[in-house]
Amino acid sequence: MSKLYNRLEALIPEWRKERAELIKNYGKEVLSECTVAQAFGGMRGVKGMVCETSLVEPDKGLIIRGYPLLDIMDMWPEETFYLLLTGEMPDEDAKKSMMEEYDKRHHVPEYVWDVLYAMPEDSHPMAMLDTAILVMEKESTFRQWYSKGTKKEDYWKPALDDALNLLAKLPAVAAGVYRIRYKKGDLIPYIPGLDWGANYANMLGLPDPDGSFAKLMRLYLHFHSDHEGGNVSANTCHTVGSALSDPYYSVSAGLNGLAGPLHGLANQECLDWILMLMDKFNGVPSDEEIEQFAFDTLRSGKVIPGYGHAVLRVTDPRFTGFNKFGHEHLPEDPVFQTVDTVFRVVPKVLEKFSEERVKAGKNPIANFWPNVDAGSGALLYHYGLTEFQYYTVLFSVSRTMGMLSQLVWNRAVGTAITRPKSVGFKYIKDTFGK
Ligand code: HAX
Repeated sequence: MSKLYNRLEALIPEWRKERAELIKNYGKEVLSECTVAQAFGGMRGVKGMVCETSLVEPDKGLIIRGYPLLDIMDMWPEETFYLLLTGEMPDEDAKKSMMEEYDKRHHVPEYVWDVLYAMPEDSHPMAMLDTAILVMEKESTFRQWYSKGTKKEDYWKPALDDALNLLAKLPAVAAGVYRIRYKKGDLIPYIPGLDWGANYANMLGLPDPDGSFAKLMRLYLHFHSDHEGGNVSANTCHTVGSALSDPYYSVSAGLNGLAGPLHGLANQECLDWILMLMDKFNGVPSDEEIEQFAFDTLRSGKVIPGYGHAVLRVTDPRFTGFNKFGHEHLPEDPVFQTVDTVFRVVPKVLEKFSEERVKAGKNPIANFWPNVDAGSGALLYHYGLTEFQYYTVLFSVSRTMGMLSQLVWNRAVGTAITRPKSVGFKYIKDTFGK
């Protein structure tokens, strides 16, 4: 058994005891209320679910199991998954054991490649990734154990088995999507003994003479892994999993949500916006040119991708971390320089535009600062990953760690099926209109 399995077996009884005590002691306390505006507004700010893996503080950003992201920047993604799931920082043995698990489970069934090669040539890479995950559903240990009548207390075991299988195969599947979709030649095999992030970088097939692309990949996979429970991808995976749909169904559903332009697709749109900006002004634009371009975007009714956030009210620490990587490894790159200059200019533009919106009777923009998607694309572009439709696939490989750690945790503590109450226009009018 892996070190992860053994730790979970020891920890889960404690989690169950703690959960039972919380419900017994505080079960009747009110966590949140929900106004009519919040019900129409995507339930923003309504506290209605439990997530232990990570927390997003409006003024601090991502905190994984108590560790602020920028304090644990150098972790490898194998360690990230262990930390997300157990709440414990893995030691060298645990890290090695995670790598061995992935080595054991990395083989991708042949039919996955048949399906991917058969898809239309202009399929979106996200549609290809999600299809590949869904087609592997027949491998689900959870589904098999459930049909055999496994006890509820043991659900976490097949869920963990599916999670590790899926994570082990995902870099090869995602790299395969890249090579098939963009006709990059044969698939590149997984190298046992090489870590998860470096393996993914290697299977993409981009030149990496000094290993800094592999380094970026580890950082990228670590940074995008989780963002508490309520974001679209995690929340969708959680809801689907709560019906005891197996992890393949649940993750694929969550990633379909990540494929939306207001969520994970924003990173593709960000680089598109930066390149349009550079194209218009023939290279790295001046502050004034950026200001003009940003106002033009906003006044044409579009958003500035990579800026704003549903929860954050400061610069996303993930942006800060990527920016630091850019300054260290590619300070002369014109796309990176443009991203860096945009960071100086756009928050002020959004602030002014928000004032105009308010004068026109619209909502203010709540956050003028960059989110994770504002800077990551420039780094990928530098290393030759120029097909930006593909970027959300990279995000997906990473976010699968968050979704799966939440899912295994939920099966471990026995979270109930999700079923909030909805109301209609008539209910609102009848209740509050008198
Ligand atoms: N450009 C223009 N307008 C913006 C804006 C931006 N970057 N950010 C917010 N606004 C607008 C909203 O569209 C909204 O307008 P309406 O009331 O007319 O609908 C208004 O400001 C208030 O929005 P908010 O309260 O500040 O933000 P929301 O919680 O409603 O939305 C979003 C959060 C991330 C969706 C929003 O900031 C946005 O669309 N940003 C651009 C897209 C983007 O970067 N998405 C990636 C987010 C990170 C992520 O999940 N990655 O996966």
